[in-house]
Amino acid sequence: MASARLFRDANFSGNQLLIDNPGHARYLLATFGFLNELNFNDRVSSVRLRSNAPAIPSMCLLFQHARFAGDFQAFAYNGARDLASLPGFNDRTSSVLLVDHSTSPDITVIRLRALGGDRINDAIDEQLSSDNRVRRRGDVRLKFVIDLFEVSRFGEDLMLLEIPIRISTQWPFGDYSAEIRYWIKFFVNAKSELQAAVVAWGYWIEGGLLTGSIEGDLRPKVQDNIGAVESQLNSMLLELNWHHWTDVYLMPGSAGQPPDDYSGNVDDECSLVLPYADE
Ligand SMILES: [Ca+2]
Repeated sequence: MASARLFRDANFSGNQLLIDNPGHARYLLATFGFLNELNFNDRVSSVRLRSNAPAIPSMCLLFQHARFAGDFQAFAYNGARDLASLPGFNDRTSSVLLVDHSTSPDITVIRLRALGGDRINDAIDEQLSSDNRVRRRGDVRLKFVIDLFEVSRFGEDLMLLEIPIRISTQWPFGDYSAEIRYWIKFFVNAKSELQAAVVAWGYWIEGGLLTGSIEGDLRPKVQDNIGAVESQLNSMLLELNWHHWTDVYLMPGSAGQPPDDYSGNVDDECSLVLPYADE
C-alpha cells in the first residue's frame, strides 16, 4: 500500500486522517467533500507518507482548491517520508491526490502547453474565424482533470481544453463572455502511437438577456467542432511518435521526471507521462 496521513498541526500532532491506496491504483482521490466532512478542509499542517513498495515511485499532491484545482505541491516518496511542516501550503489543502507512477525505467514527460506553444491558440483562432461575432479573449488553457463525475468519469485522467471567447451582439447589448470546453482522453493505440479523443464537451456563457439566444447559436457549433479539435490534436501528437509508447497518463502542471518533487498551478500547464519500450 501507499498512504498519506494528514495532521491538523505541525510536527504530526493534532487530529489525523489516513488516506490509503492499498492496491497501488494510479490515482487515489481524496475529495473536498471527504476532507470537509472530517473537518480537514484548509487544516492540514503536516503529512506522513508511507509505501511498502519501494519499486513504485509514489507521489502525494496537495491542492489549494476543491476538485484538484488551483495551486498544488507534489511530494515524491517510495518508503517513509515525513513532512513536519508545509511551508507555503499550511492550512490551504482542499483536496489530495495520491499517484503511483509507472515502474518502467524508461519514461518521457511532455509538457503540453510548452509543446503546443502558439499553435494551440492559432488553431483555435482558425476554427473561430468562420464567425465574425466570436473571438478569443485569452490563451487557450490546458488543465488536468481527474474527477469529471458529471459524465461518470470520476478518477479518470483527462485534459480540459478551455477556450475563453467574447461574443459580440447587436447594440445596445454589448459583448458576452463565454468559454468552450472539451475534455480529452489520451491513449496509446495498437501501433504504440499516442492518440487523443474528445470524451465530453460543454460551455459556459455569461448571464444576461441574450444568454438563451447565444446558447442556441453556440451549442451546435461546439458540438460540430469535436471532429476538428480531435484531428488537430492528433496531428500535433504525430510528432511525438519517437518511441514505442506502452502507456500514457496525465499529471497537473509542469511535471518533472518522476519521482521528482514539483509544484505549480493547475491552470498553467498539463503534463503527459509516457512510459516506452523500444525494440
Ligand atoms: Ca483551500
